[in-house]
Amino acid sequence: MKEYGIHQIRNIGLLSDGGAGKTTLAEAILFNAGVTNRLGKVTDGNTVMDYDPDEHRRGCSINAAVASFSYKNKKVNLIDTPGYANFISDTIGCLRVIDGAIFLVSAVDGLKVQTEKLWNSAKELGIPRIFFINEMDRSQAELEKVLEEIKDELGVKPILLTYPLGKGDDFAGVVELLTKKTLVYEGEEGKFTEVVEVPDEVKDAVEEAHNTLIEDIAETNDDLMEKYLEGEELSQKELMEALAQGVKEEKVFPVLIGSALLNKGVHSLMETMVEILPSPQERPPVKGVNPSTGEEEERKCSMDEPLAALVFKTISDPYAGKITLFKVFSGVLEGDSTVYNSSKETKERVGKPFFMAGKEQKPTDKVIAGDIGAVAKLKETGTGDTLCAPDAPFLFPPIPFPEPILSFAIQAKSRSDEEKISAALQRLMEEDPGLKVKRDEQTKELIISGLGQLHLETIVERLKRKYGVEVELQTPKVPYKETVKKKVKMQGRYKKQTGGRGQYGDVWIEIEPLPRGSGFEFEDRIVGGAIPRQYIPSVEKGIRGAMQEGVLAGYPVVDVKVVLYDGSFHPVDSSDLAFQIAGSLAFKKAVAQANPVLLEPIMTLEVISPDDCVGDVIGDLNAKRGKILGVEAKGKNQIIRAQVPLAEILRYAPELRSITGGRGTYSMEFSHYEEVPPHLAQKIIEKSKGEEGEG
Ligand SMILES: Nc1nc2c(ncn2[C@@H]2O[C@H](COP(=O)(O)OP(=O)(O)OP(=O)(O)O)[C@@H](O)[C@H]2O)c(=O)[nH]1
Ligand SMILES: [Mg+2]
Repeated sequence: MKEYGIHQIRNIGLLSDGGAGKTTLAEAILFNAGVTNRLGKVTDGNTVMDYDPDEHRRGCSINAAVASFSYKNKKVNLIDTPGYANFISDTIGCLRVIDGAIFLVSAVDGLKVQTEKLWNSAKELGIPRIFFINEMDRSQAELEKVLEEIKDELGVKPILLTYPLGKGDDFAGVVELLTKKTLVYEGEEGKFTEVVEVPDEVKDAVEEAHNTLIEDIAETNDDLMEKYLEGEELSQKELMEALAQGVKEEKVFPVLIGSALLNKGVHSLMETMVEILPSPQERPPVKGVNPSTGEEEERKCSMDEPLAALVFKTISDPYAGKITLFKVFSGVLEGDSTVYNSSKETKERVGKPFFMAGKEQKPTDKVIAGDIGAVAKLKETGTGDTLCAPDAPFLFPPIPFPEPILSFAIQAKSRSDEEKISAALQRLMEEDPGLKVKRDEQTKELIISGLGQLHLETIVERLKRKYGVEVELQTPKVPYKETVKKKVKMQGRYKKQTGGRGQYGDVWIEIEPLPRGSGFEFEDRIVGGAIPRQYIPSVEKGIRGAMQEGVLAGYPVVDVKVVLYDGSFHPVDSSDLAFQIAGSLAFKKAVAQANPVLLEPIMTLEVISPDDCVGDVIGDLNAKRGKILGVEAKGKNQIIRAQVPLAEILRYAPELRSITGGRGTYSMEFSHYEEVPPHLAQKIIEKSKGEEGEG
């Protein structure tokens, strides 16, 4: 690949909810730029960006993919991101490295929840953004309606840069509104001819839209406005410059239209994106900290600054090894050099970097400031890490990857695979920041957590395909706990004195309930040597041991205070062990009499639901013993906040999907423990007795 200066680089992300046509659009762009010589289709599983077999099977993007190519004397790094919430982690990483975004909206389906969420994230990061309204070839396309939605729901004024010639089967091409250049397409591969005259049937509409456009652009710039009001002709060049400036300052939001599938209107989009989306040099300096001083520092996008690069994605392949994708924000990443990973506080040896085009790799000697590249086989580096010059340490703020919402217990189908699971999951976690794995100390299960049912099903497929491990997912056990509701005094006495040296320990304790979430407290109130000092920790140890398995259903006991206030000992037979047993006995007996109850985890749930489903969502949450904390309008959605027992929402993802027709999303986090209602507690206790019997 030819060498480009920073000002010629464009890092452009395609963003939207799932299914709006990002991968299809990327395919058309790569074809038009001459990177490929055929137009692949998502439905045929032969696109550049969706190269993973899992993506072919599901017909949607699971991973972000980068394609670097030359176009109009610019170097474009085009990033295709996944849109569905299940696979959104990669997208969150990509948001940190793009300098401009194309938001896709289907002319048929309109704005969707995820698009709105991504829009807000991009806005927070100050990323200049434009729209591509896709699927104009479908008969239900409604451009005006989508423009209204953009106005109402995103609160911005869209300005139309291309105007459609027909729609549905009659969608023939576009008029570029600034120049009134008319492109008419033939066939399915995006061949077009430029016609001299704007067709009669749209002439008036185009004239009006053209004038609106000029006025909208003039409004962004005082000098232009003055000229415009004085009736002076504004040149193409000054209009384009003002437009680019307005986009960079997030004052205007241009809209282009077309059909990604039929490659219509895509040329105009390409010319526009490289003209009006900024180069990395035009973006503000990035902020981070100097890890050795803790002071905030900045890095400008310049080759003269020290190296600072952010790892936004990792690909982990059992054969090819690990590939690390990064953006250099400042300085130069040289091949065959040593860099400092300030996140892991270690040096890394970097081999030969390369640029990506889907799964293809194009080697390069270096990656300069502003550019996106990749390198293979780094040892310690993971997604979100900062790579920097060893003598100028710098640390980027962490990437806010989404928290997992759904968990399963995972088990190998065959015993011999059990050992392999953990190692394979470790590798999958490297490339998937939305996947979390942990061993539940209480239930002893290996738990995987992810962003939804589809996400975790994909993990199961990957374990099999990439690592040869077949697993089963099961509903995880709820980590119930037990506690007491009454104060009780109790003696625990352990005595074994039959010839030779015996065992003797004797304690009096009082147990009492503590507020929720306090855990355990132990107080020693022994006076006058009723129990020798050295045996007091033994008593506590015995009690802590007994707390691991409560008397009701064997769950850990929490939120109790134990006061040790009296006891007796034997000068010969007393021992550490004897006092441990005495403590344990006293505790178990005391708990049994102190009105023991089961506790269950309560989650705080935030559901985003379309207006028309709110009643059903709330009804369902009520049926799940949920307490509604509040409902708040947000665009055409409502945010419902509620507290719901975990036991009721272990399978919430598919349930919400069916209630809202796939339009609802949710997040949840642990809130606190609460007493299980008696009729349910009885069932849980009976079930645990049953399991004990089996075991
Ligand atoms: N009719 C029509 N169909 C389209 C168009 N663009 C995309 N599609 C179809 O819509 C479906 C989804 O397209 P994708 O390109 O996979 O959408 P995406 O935005 O990449 O979706 P995710 O990767 O899941 O986020 C595919 O079946 C495409 O063939 C279009 O302009 N017109
Ligand atoms: Mg896609």
